[in-house]
Amino acid sequence: MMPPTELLNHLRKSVGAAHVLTEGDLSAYEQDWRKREYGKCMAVVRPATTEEVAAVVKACAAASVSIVPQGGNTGMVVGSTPDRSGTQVVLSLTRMNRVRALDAANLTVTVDAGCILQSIQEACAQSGFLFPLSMASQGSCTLGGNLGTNAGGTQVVRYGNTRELCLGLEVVTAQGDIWHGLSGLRKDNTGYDLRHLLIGSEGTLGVITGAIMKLYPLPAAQLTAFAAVPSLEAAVQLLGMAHQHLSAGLTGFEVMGQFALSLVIKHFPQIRVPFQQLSSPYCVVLEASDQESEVHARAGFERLLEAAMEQGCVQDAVVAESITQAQALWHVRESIPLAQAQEGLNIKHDISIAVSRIPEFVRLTDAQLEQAFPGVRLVNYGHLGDGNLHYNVQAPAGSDAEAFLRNDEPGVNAIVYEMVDQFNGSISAEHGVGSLKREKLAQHKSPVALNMMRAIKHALDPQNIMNPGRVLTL
Ligand code: FAD
Ligand code: 2HG
Ligand code: ZN
Repeated sequence: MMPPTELLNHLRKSVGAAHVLTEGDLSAYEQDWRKREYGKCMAVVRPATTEEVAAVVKACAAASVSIVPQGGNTGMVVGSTPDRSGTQVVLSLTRMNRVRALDAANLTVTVDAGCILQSIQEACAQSGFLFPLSMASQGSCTLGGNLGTNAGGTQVVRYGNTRELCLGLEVVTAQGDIWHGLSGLRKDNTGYDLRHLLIGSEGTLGVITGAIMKLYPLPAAQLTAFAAVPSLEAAVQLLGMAHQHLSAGLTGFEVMGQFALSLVIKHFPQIRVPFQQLSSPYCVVLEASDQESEVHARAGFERLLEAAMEQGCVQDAVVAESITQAQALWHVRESIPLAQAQEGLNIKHDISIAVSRIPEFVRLTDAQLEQAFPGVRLVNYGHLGDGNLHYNVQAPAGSDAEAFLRNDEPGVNAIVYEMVDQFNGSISAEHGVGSLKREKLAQHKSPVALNMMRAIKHALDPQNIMNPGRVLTL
């Protein structure tokens, strides 16, 4: 086995000494976004090319040193930061940030895995195409992280998760070999689909270095509405009506509970939150895209909202008159995670339930939590169009959040995840498993499925050097 100093020298030769960080403030790489864990790594290594990634992985494999792939480090489940041993290498992909090619006829874009999501969207828009993957972290998350977690976001109702947008990958395996899988084919039934194994594997099977992604024509118009609804049942009814009226034109449907909105008002008073005077229990952000014209889009949207008001599932609604207004409405929704972080440490549940059963789930689970943990504050919001709630729990007002998490997180999780099981839901809709939910996965996924997952991990990474301790207990 190679001693650490020899490995570090090898890594410096592979990527350049300036890109092997061992000293100074490495907290941006060592602490997770939610401040749930603070790790300590042997080094942060920042390769610039796929060949350099392969050289780093080969050297680490020879030294039996484990690797933590990292993009923007915005993940929610403690998956991209090192453990506390001081022996792991953080492999940061952020220097690999080139848009490699855009094929207008094939409707695809090929990018390095370290590209920031927003810069991909902007580069594609400049060429007249829509890259639809969108989320509040898009200014700092990378495509590699999006693929690693199979991220969802706010456009899934129309365009699917990251997986649905990916037509091929370039990957460095756990042995340091390069798999060139950037085919860009829409049809390819030649055996096991390795791309789909790697997507959502959270860095445990290999390092994604490049990807070829689907594009769409830019819509002629995009409209955003903000609606106050009298109940979660009404929000689900509105979603059904939106599907009926807008069909594939429905591109976003987000729900926000009153307490979640009150945190935005409290921590970002400069943000204008509509309909505060109505004290509606929930508000909804809807987005419609149209290939014809803004007039056409507006007419469809207005018909929908009028019908919804007649049926009583919307109390009041506003439709943005300009892009700036639309961005302001989205900004309300997208500020919730930041407002929640300002409020203090919290327990997150990123869950999936059949849309039709969400109101019943929330009613029953709210009641159980309020009984078991009096004063607990429920921050409930998320991607209702996809049946994905961020059913988060904040410590009672004025209490010590750290102590609440230490003492009560297991009890809170037990109630929520037991209910998720009863409703045939999933304990991770879009954020992944990381280390925060690894034990939960072992309890909530079938033993048969877990054994197949372990077999895949053993086959592709027999040394267990790729992000060990994430997703699976081996
Ligand atoms: P990281 O956090 O660096 O890594 C995430 C995981 O992917 C880790 O397991 C890591 O090892 C692995 N990984 C990273 N790069 C690679 C690679 N090149 N090859 C292999 N594995 C890799 N998520 C959603 O799904 N939907 C949302 O709407 C959403 N909104 C968010 C809003 C905010 C404000 C924040 C802070 C986060 C949000 N997230 C959301 C979570 C997070 O942004 C996403 O999971 C994102 O995809 C992570 O990208 P990243 O580059 O930051 O990855
Ligand atoms: C979102 O949809 C993100 O805003 C973050 O997935 C969710 O903070 C959360 O719980
Ligand atoms: Zn989300």
